[in-house]
Amino acid sequence: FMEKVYVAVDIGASSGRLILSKLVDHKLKLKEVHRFKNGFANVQGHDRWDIDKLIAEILIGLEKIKKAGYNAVTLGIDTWAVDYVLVDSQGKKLQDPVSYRDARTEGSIERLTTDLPKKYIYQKTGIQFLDFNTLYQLFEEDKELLAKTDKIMMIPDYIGYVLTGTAVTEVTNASTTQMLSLREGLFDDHLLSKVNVKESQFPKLVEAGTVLGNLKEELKTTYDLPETKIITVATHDTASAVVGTPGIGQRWAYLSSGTWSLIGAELNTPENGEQAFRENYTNEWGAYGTYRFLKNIMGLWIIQSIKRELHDQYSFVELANLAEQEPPFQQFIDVNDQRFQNPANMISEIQAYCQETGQRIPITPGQLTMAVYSNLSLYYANELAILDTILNYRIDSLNIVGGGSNVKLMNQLTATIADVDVYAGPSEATAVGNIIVQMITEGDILNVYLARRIISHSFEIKKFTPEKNKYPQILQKYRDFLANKIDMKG
Ligand code: LFR
Repeated sequence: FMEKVYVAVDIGASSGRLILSKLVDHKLKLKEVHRFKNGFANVQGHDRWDIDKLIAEILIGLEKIKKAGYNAVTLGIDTWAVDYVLVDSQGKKLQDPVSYRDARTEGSIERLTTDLPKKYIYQKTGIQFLDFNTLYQLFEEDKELLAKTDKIMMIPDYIGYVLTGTAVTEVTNASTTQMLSLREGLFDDHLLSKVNVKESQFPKLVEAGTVLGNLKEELKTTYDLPETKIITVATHDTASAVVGTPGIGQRWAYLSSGTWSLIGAELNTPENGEQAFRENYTNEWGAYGTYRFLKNIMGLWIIQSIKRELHDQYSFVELANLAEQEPPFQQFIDVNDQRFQNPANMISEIQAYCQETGQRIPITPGQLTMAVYSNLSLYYANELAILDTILNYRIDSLNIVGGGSNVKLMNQLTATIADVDVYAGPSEATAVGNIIVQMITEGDILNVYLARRIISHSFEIKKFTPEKNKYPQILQKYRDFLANKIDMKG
């Protein structure tokens, strides 16, 4: 009898980890075996990821797993989306990948859409307009470099390629390029030609849940590694997080709360009509033919940045404790304002925003944290109402997963303002979804529906119910605030 062991490699913008998992008595057990920092740094004029280091960390994590006595595992990789590696005909990367937060795509949407209407792109792809989508990054890409490029690989696909020698383009992540056609399910020629790339530059498209291959033998000369079979999971971290959501409630929505807050619903058919276009909702592809109808909200990035600027003097838990001592809603902030995407200093940016809008300026760590948490909650509640109108039904529960699901303060505020039941957890939903797709591929779990029942039983999921009339009119006031801002811009 061989115990089956699954490993999720989950790399986000600020950290990466290897999580080991087993099914024990029909319950998922998780154990973090390795954690490392991630971040971008300015190299050769651009903010770039250190991709070689990330790959080395994966191998170090695998060595630890071997040392712990596991000689054979399967492994899946997920990371953030949209970014890519340019690879030459020898299979070598041409440069370190540029981060989506790099300033090169400022104003790119406008430049690219002068002769190609936004509406046209949206009808084709159903993808929200974010200036960092691969489409705009390629539009700004160095043309000489592109000419030398044999293959364009998305980050997790590139990592899989270095580990196995086999290259694919996994669709959940590929959909975030804003270059896949909803109708054909393939890259759209017209959009590709707009940014001077050819379909043949992308490795072949595959669904989440296909076997990629085994670790390259040569890696074992440098590292002491277990037998490792790599499975292409839902390689976009958000797609894995949605698979890893318990899905509690009749008409549930999810909020994947990490560096970004991704709020939305799982759909079986895309929704790319007029209203979805106007509200800039996306139809990113999910595992098993689903669509992730969602919106990006700036999310914990704001808090991660504040924490860093306070020299990591306080942990997230400490910051939340300090915030709890402050009253909520002391100022309104449009947390999705572009200015918070990559400011030189987040704290001053928030303070300047409050100053310019004539509001109370948060000063202490507790005030700053409360300002961000209460405005994130407002933003979530507002989006849930928008989702209701687009989908034409009332969402009755919100499943919050990811690191942010640990913030009780925000869970409760969101339940109350949005007037929905909030179910919080698992906080490692991304790793869970990564592992679930491996288990389904290996035939250990039948499908996602059953997987979600297993998830509900395996983790402690906390329920938060709305407190009636606690903050009367607050959401309406916030909406008025957001609307006025739009008016001010003309
Ligand atoms: C979350 C995420 C979002 C994506 C953003 C950029 O980690 O993957 O889904 O929009 O990062 O890739």
